[in-house]
Amino acid sequence: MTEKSPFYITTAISYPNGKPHIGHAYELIATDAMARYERLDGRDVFFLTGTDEHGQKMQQTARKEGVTPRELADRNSQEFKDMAVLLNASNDDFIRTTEERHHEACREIWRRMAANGDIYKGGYAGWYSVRDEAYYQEGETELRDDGVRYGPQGTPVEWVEEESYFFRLSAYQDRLLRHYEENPDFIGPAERRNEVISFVKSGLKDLSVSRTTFDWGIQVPDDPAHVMYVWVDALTNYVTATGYLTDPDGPRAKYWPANIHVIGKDIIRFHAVYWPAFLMSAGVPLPGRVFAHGFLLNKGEKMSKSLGNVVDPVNLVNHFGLDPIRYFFLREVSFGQDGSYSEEGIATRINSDLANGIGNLASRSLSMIVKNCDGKVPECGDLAEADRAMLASVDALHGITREEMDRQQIHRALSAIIAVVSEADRYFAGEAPWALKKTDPARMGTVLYVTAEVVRQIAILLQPFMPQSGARLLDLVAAPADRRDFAALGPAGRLVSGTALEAPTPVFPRYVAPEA
Ligand code: ME8
Repeated sequence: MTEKSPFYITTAISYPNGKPHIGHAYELIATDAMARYERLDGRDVFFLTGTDEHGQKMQQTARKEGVTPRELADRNSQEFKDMAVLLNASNDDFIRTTEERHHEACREIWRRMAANGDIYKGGYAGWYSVRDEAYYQEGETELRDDGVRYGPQGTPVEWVEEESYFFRLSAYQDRLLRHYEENPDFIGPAERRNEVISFVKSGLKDLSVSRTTFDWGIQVPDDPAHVMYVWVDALTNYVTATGYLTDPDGPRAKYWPANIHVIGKDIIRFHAVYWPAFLMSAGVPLPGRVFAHGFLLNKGEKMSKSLGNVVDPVNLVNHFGLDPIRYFFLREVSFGQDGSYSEEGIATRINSDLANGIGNLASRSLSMIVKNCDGKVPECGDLAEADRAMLASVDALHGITREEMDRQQIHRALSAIIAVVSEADRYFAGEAPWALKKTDPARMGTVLYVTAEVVRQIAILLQPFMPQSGARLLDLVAAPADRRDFAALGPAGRLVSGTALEAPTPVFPRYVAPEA
């Protein structure tokens, strides 16, 4: 056996200044699907998510709510943990930036950047968005009619003037551009890559990396009047969890550098500019890829508390069921682009692809086996051209989905799977096994065998996206527990004739909207 190669994947760590919303759920579901795909494909996966608990935004929200930042973080971090359980996320760890292991890693990365001569003391005077926890150049801001100045993400900015440490970001401009050039896959999708390259080409200024006007953060080594800029602290979480800096001989150090950071498009600059510069400075290898997904819009509109259209993932899951919701977001939204959702859209997808699609195919074919073949997987007789073509299509799916997942095209991987379900529907209808029952029972057996084999492979491949439903479909074809990963795909794992099957129960019920 060859050693499994490590694969490290992360989500952004969320601000626990409120409860998680559907955007957070979306990112976690998508990253989970990628992590599960790699695990099933034989990789040694480490999947990390967590919460980003320091900074001015947390401190301000806590003050408004009359609690300490620590209390706010404890309360909402638990909500994020609960959401991960609700969504059946397979994360191997959940990091909180208030943990001691993280403070230790941040001090270490700071010391290394300082030792490399990249940190100096100065004074910052400029614009800051607390909501984005971001510094902006005056030219990136705009004074609107309401008398408020806004940053490029549409959040208000305030003038900040204080003593601060700086990171020599300007010194990394050329090295960053060279890195993007030499590693064309470092940033995805292409729109984001272009955006980052033009931002860096427009000129990088040194970055203020500490704050002195509040104290909710990680103290700068040897200068306790300063806390680290929250993004220095936040980005470091990805290394912290591996122990690469603090426990280099530990069991997780092998996972660094991360294969991929999955984030939303609003935080690409931090991940694709600041983060690689910090790592270069600290002499730490860079992650392989930063992939930015789009934003979720409610019926085409941005979600906001003032519009009252913020959807609680818990309600959505309770209403539609977990796997249908996972499927909907992963199939409906082109990963990397913005996506819109609505109750009607979710219902339509669930019914067409799941209930009428794979669910129907499985129940029709398997119940015929149970009724007409003694409840056992029938013999597979000589294959006709149509059978061969059907099996070839399903056998090709591993390769096709593998390619799509390598480019984070989750929606395309799913659409390839569903296309084979449709093909199997046509095959089944065309071969009409019910009509063969009297005329040619052996041929009927072969058609049912081929259809059940399609169901088996589809079920294996659906597991990353719909873990519980994939497993239930595999139960229906009596797939042994150790033949459920991708090694069991293709001809090597074919259904064994004579295996006893139970009468199928529906895996994907039709969604019927409750009466108004
Ligand atoms: O940015 N649709 O935290 P966060 C899709 N703490 N994704 C969305 C979204 C939406 N409507 N709204 C937010 C932070 N997201 C930092 C990250 S990482 C070292 C620090 C995504 O709670 C967003 O793009 O504001 C980000 O990837 C994640 O949710 C957490 O956002």
